[in-house]
This record gives sequence, C-alpha cells and structure tokens, in this order.
Amino acid sequence: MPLSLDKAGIETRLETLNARLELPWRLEDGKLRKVFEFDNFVSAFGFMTQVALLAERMNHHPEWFNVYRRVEIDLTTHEAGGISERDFELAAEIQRLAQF
Ligand code: HBI
Repeated sequence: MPLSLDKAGIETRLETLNARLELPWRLEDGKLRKVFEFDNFVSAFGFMTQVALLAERMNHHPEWFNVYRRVEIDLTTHEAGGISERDFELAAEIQRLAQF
C-alpha cells in the first residue's frame, strides 16, 4: 500500500522533478498537475497512447482531460488518499515521453 507524502516531502520531490523542465509540474488541489500542449490532435493523442501503455506497465494511472491538442494531467494515488512516490515516478516517466 503506497503512503501519501507530506507537504515537505512533496515540495522536495517537486524541485527534483522540475529541475531541468521548462514548464513545471505544480501542486494543485492536492494533485500533481501539468498541462501539455502539442502541435495538433494526432501528436496529443500519440502522447496519450504512450502514457496509457506506460501507466499499465507501472500499474499507476493518470486522471486526464484532452481537448484537441491540449492534454491536462493530474496525478494522485487513490489508495493512499494523496500524493505518493508513485505519482512522482509516473510524472518522471511521462516527462521522458514529452519534450517539454
Ligand atoms: N492509479 N492513480 C492511481 N492510484 C491508485 O491508487 C491506483 C492506480 N492504478 C492501479 C491501482 N491503484 C491498483 O493497484 C489498485 O486499484 C488495485
């Protein structure tokens, strides 16, 4: 069972995650959030397809919303009732798939 991180734990990990990113992940409404914008719908959906396969491999799944070329991603750990290490692991892997 994953444990939820406290505020300090989240802040430390956010700094590491965002260290080399142009656009950062943020803590919003108790979730790790980032909005990705692509050139077009096909690129956005291609990214979502890769993230879906990744999420299955990791057994950890995003909450997300897509309109046209915009993909909004929220990460939280339902089992933990908050943000856990798993969310940061998934966010880091998502970043490997997106060049932002
Ligand atoms: N994804 N975001 C998220 N949070 C969970 O708690 C979670 C999940 N994917 C799979 C999963 N839990 C399973 O381990 C359980 O639902 C069995």
